[in-house]
Amino acid sequence: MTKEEIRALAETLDQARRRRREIDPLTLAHPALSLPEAYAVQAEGVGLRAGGGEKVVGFKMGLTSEAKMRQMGVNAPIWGVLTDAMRLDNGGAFACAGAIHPRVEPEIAFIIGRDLKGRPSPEEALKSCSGVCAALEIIDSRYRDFRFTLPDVVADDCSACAFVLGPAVRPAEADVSRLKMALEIDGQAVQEGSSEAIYGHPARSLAALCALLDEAGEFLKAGSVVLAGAATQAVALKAGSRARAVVEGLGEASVSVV
Ligand code: OOG
Ligand code: MG
Repeated sequence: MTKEEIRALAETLDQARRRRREIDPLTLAHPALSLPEAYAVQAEGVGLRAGGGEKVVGFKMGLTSEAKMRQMGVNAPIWGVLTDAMRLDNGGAFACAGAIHPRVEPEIAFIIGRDLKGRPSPEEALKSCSGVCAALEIIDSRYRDFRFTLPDVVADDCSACAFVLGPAVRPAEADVSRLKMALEIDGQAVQEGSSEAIYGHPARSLAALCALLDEAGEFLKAGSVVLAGAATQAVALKAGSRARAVVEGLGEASVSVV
């Protein structure tokens, strides 16, 4: 694929996002779209957002749990980019009208305390963190009915839309290996899982991200946010409701949907 074709695909996705109009998966017209090409489309799309003034603040891992792979019919961990425009205040508002068909999922986030380069072990990766938080991720695929192949979803920045972080806890004060995690809508638990569902251990997801970034010639800078991936399936968001992630020992992150 040429640079121009990559750019055109990134623009198609960016327009779908800005106009809030779902599109066909890219692989319908481009069945040969490869994973490396898809990451190139993602990078070009992040460049478009940066051109609009957004700053990269971190990364997200996706499809790190069985529940998510089953829900989406796709079977390998992937990563995407988070920008400052995606971050919402804890307890703040998310405007449904700004998205196509948003869904929410409970996550654990890491705050990177010092630059993390190369391919660390999960233990080393965890040591570089200054904080770990309960988090909510709001995903919003630009594709019709959230249906896509792996290259499609990678090109679409892994459905990234918004995220909310709960208060940060020092990693030394929280063993994140087997924490109960729940997603509540209007006070009712609608999804329940364990942090163990996130790639066996959320720090394993963080280390896997480092390896994938290393392959791409990138690394985690101090201050970056990393969403480790959902522990459960995602649930559709409706205006007027309140979503909350509750993670045992870490706390909670919530958002009002307006
Ligand atoms: C892809 C994004 C997956 C996660 O935590 O697994 C993801 C999607 O489900 O649309 O964010
Ligand atoms: Mg997620």
